[in-house]
Amino acid sequence: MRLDIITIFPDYFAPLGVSLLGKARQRGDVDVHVHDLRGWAHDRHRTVDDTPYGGGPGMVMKPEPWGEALDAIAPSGAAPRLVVPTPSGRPFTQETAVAYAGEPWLVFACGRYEGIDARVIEDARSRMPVDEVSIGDYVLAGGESAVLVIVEAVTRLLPGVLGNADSVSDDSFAPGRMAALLEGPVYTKPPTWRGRAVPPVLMSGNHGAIARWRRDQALRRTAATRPELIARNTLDDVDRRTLAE
Ligand code: 6GU
Repeated sequence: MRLDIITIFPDYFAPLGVSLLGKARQRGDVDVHVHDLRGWAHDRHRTVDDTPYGGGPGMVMKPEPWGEALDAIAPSGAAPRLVVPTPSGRPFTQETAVAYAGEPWLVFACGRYEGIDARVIEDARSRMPVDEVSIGDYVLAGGESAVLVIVEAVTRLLPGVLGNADSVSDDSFAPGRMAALLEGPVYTKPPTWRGRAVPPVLMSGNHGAIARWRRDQALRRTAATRPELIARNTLDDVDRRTLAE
């Protein structure tokens, strides 16, 4: 998978060199290119922003550097998916992450200030698929931290990146039986710590009982912290009894 990131703060992406993704890059499983938008600004101050038409606070990113950057990174004929992080976008979810993990090439356009001149996105849509996505209902100062979030959510799904393919399918929000349930508590050694014992069922060796206990914990945690998610699950009689307790 190839990832291009266009930003006025290339240093923001230093974390992409460490941990699982850093190793995936060393192996050549992921090819990441970070570009400084100011490289496509041509005045002495390398200006990338200007005042908004119609007035109002803040600054808007000028279209010309963005147009040139996108032309250079995705020349005509090449059609990556362009991902534009913005609080006005569609919610980025685990489903989006799974879809992006199946794409060969993603380009991320990080806006700062009040956003990017809208014509840049319109123009890009004439030659490549474009998604405006939001990572949640709050406002960030720029798209950079959202791109770090999206890249981590996507690349950990790539074959070989996580190391343990099973831990992906058990995730909270993973498609399947755990579709919209939050994962319950986890434990490791020692069996008793500060007087607190690990739930005995986890040490019983009874895999059926363990799976049932984990599902019950997930159901209870979801009902307590994200009750709106319960309706998205297919519940059987045992599930309903757990939730009624
Ligand atoms: Cl994706 N970008 C920005 N700038 N702010 C956000 C966001 C994205 N998602 C939530 N807030």
